[in-house]
Amino acid sequence: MAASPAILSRRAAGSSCCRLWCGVTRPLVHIRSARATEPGARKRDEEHMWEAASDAAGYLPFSRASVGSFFQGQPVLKNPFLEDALLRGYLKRHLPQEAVWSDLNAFGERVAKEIDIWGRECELNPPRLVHFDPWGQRVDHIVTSAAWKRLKDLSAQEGLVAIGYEKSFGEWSRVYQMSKLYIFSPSSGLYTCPLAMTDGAAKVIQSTGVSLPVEEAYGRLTSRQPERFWTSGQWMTERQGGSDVGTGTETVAVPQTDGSYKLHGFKWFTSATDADMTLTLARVQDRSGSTTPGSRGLSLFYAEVSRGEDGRLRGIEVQRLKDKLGTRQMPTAELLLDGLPAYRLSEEGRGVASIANMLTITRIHNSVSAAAAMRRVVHLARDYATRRTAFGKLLKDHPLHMQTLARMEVETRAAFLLVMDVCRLLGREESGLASQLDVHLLRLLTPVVKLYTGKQAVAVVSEGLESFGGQGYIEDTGLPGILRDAQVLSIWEGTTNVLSLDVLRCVARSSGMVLHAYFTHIKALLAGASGVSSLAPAVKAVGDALSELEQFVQIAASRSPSYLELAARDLGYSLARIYAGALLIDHASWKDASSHDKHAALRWCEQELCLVASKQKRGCYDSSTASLDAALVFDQLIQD
Ligand code: MFK
Repeated sequence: MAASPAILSRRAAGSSCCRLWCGVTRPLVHIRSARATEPGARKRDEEHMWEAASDAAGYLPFSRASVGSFFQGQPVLKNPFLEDALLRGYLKRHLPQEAVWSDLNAFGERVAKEIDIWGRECELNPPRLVHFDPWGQRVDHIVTSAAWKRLKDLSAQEGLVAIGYEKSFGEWSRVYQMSKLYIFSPSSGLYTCPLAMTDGAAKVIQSTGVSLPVEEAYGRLTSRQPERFWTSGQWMTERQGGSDVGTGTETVAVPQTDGSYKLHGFKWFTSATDADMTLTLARVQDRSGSTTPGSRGLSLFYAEVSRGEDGRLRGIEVQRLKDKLGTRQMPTAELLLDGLPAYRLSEEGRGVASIANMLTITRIHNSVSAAAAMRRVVHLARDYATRRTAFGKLLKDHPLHMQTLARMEVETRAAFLLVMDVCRLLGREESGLASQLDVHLLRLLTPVVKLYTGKQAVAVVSEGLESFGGQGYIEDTGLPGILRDAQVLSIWEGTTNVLSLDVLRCVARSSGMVLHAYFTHIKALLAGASGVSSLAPAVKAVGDALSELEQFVQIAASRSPSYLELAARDLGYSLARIYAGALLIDHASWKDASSHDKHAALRWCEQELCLVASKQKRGCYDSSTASLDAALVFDQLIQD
């Protein structure tokens, strides 16, 4: 049966007014709900508009009755700074400056009222690649949405990279910068990805020397002026893989007579490929055309992404954009480098060591985004619990539902404190105030916090979606996108296992000094809280777990490297859980701590904190386990 003209015209009027008001199309169900808004649910501007338009047209009021009278109020994003008691408590303790508070408050307001819609627009209008112009010329244009471009300007104006380099708040500048990114991240349309790499590139340039040819680039990466601001890429992953870059990098750098290089290779994952410049790894060719294999053959290069007079990218062909599970808001491309002009930033063969500074920064950004994703889903689930009724009462009045949200809250708090502590250490190192203990802690905790928060973000966000019932699974609520985007956090910038091995590597390279710093610092935190009797069970739990960990380390030190390798992931988790316990206790013992801070510390410490101790006792890392595991996976008989 054909639809009546009245219905057709109503649909058309509703859709266009939504586009007009919001910049993005909203589902028709919002519009049809105008008369039946639930008590407490606010009507939107477009609903009022629709009512006015339909009344003027003289539609019968009962013509809408067929869709029923109940419509669920949707979760509302409020100012993420004002909504986050732990963030404000942490800043009140460490960074109570008025300038920081008023900036974060104003920015939080913008995030809720303005920026969140831009982030959503990036998801709805993902980037696309235009290979050729209408006349057949190859152009390789990555077309991004207007919102994506606005987010670049906003990032400059708000100083989202600059704050870390201006150092206006001394050793706390990184905490300030990352607090801002933390409230921005879930609404940023993944713009935090180019910002992470931009920050990492600025850090690398700073450490290798801000001089020609990168002086100008450094100024642009750290600029607050939108017209001057540049973002950077980080092109490390090639077709043979992004974890073992020492083996997998095939790109060669051909020396030019003027001292520069031309790069030839294929980069398999290049994120935020619309960046203005990049840092990348390549092997310098000698006169005979040979290169040195492995990590010691890799050098670090700087290259600008620019176009020639013919409009084509200089030395780059964009092969295709990746079709990803999430992070669809930003372009990720495969690039053929075919004579890309570049400058060598590191000594020959020192590429991995030189780009390590970038890895540290992007891993910290990754952890910030992980904690932020958890906070966002808790924020929305908490709000929804005050709007959704089931079995005769609001969700907030069901103890089991509150227990679930409280567990998510405790995980989120632990992640936040872990992340902020790494930012604190980074700030101390960058302002020249770090002790040797701080430097060791920063090296150890960067991979630990990245691996732990990345994994927990997926778990907490997934749990969070469940708290919306079926609506958590519906695409245009925006909720599934949070889960899709969280999934990448445990993959890029080093997978969970690669980072677990990085933990072992830094323990070995420091001859155990990073662990010594870890034990010393936790004991100091626990000693500081020993006078708070209400925290005694938590202090005891962390103290016991720390002793177990010390015993594990002593036993493991006498075993083969394969024993430690099997224990690496559990070790990473144990280090994270014990350290988070100490931080929660420390924060809860602060003079202005709330009863919620104490409750969170006690709850956290009820779980198993030292996984490696119990698994070691069960023989999980013994030599026989590896072959049993492999046989289990491949369902094979074990050959004696
Ligand atoms: C929302 C924010 C998200 C951010 C988005 C960014 C998107 C980018 C997309 C990507 O994901 S790019 C690819 C990601 N790939 C990685 O992160 C690499 C993962 N693999 C590793 O981390 C390996 O451990 C590594 C490549 C570093 C191993 O290489 P090697 O050559 O076996 O390293 P080796 O021999 O252990 O160390 C070489 C040097 O680097 C040593 O210095 P020295 O020669 O002076 O002793 C190490 O100390 C140093 N080093 C290595 N890892 C380090 C480090 N220094 C500090 N920190 C580290 N983590």
